[in-house]
Amino acid sequence: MNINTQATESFDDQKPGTSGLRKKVKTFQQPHYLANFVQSIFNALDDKQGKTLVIGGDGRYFNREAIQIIIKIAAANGFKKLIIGQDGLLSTPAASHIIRKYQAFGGIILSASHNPAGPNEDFGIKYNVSNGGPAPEKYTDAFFENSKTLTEYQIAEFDDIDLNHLGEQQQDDVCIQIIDPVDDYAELMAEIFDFDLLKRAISSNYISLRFDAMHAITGPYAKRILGELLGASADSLINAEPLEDFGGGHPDPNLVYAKELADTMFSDDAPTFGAASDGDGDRNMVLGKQFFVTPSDSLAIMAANAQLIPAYKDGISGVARSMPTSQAVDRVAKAYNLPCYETPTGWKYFGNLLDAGHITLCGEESFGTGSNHVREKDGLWAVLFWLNLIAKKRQSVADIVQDHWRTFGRDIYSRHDYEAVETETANGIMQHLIDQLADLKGQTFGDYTVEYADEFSYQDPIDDSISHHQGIRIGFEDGSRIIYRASGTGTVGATLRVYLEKFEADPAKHHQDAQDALAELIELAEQLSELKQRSGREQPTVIT
Ligand code: VG1
Ligand code: CO
Repeated sequence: MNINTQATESFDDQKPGTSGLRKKVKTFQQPHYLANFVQSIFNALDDKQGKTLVIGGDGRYFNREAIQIIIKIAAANGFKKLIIGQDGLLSTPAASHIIRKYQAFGGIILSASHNPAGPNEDFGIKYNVSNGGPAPEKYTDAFFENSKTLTEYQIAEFDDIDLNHLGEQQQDDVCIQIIDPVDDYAELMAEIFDFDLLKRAISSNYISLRFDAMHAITGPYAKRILGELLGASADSLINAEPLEDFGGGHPDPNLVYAKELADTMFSDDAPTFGAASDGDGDRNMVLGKQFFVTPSDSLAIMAANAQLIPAYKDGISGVARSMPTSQAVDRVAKAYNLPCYETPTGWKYFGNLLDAGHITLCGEESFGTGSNHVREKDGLWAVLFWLNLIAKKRQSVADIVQDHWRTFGRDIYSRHDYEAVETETANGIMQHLIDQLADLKGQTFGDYTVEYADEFSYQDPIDDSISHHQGIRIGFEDGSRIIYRASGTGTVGATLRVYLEKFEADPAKHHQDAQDALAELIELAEQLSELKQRSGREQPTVIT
């Protein structure tokens, strides 16, 4: 095999964010930009010689070109086997599973998740390690360090690989295997859930469903699993053809961007169950007939009911949630005497806890839930979990949630996102908050007295690594919280997120609208941050 040593100049902006390196497609299309980052990853990895690498992406614009480049750089860097999803496709959770199942050294996932796709939109790349999970910070820091001084990369010279035909092909001593992107994942789902029960519930019409794949990666997965294996009708799966530009949409499963689904689910003849997933298949939104399940509640409900699912019938070892996720799951953990961990935002922080068996379930407020079956959050898994619960409990989504609130109380929750804020303005807002932290404790604002105010830091209990500056927390004596964070996945300016939560024990007050119930906290969040005033925004871009 001819290997070319290509001279290059380093870029100074290849710092991975919450989940990999995400930039505009145009940035990735600059000469050497992608190749530099891939070589920077490989330079940071010891012992890769002779190993197996998994490659796949969410199918967005530039996926195929990127994969051809990665194949050649991986071959030149000593990998001996490349496992690639057919047509270059793999959902993020499926990629995680394939890394684990075939004991690969690692994997490269091409996705900018829920960010829009197309020539003028976003692209992304991330590296997952041998446990199937996103590379921890010590790796991503090393990738960035390497990228800053890179002067050359190694690239093999051979024709583009045919990604369409299943099977193995050889390029000298490198074996390239094209696999069906759905097979292994579908098999895993059938092991976790009660597919017979689900088939009966769907064929008898006890469950009628609508799944929105948002023209992204979950289309083929939903068709196989929900359609072929569980018998859901074709018209119950919408936007199920993956498109390179996601149909011009924003594949973020929330009530704003999954509007078609939301409209159906809030109509009079809504099906019993609705769900959507995101660009790369790791997020989920769950809806009942005229009912929205807050992701933080979804995690708590899963934890409380896990034993009804075959894979978790013997119980769960513990739970974890990201810091801004509501404390609903903490209440379940307390009641069931389970360990409960609070981690920074991003799935990479759950990996060690899952590997060590400290937790079985984990989740984030951003429509992400998952378990120890893979090392990524998993959209379709969450959908199947809910379907299995509904079929087993013979209760509607709304009844399951409201029962849960009656038992544990309700953590009324909302997140307000301000997208594409000018970077300097956003930094100013965060600094303004940081400057106040030392004096906030003990101050009273209306009904709320500040119990603590800090910047969240996390020490990993397994490897003791410490992550600082993981968001600003203002906690009140009644357990309410306001949290501020700058997003690490945006590609334009800065996105500021404000997370609001308040506990309500009284069942008579459980039916309140979250925005109404949180009105005073929302007001206070503005008073403390001056976010609207400083950014000139009248309201958030997205409220979930
Ligand atoms: C967002 C979410 C976070 C999630 C991350 C990756 O990050 O808030 O919870 O882990 O996206 O999800 P940020 O830094 O923008 O808040 V995905 O589905 O984009 O891979
Ligand atoms: Co995603």
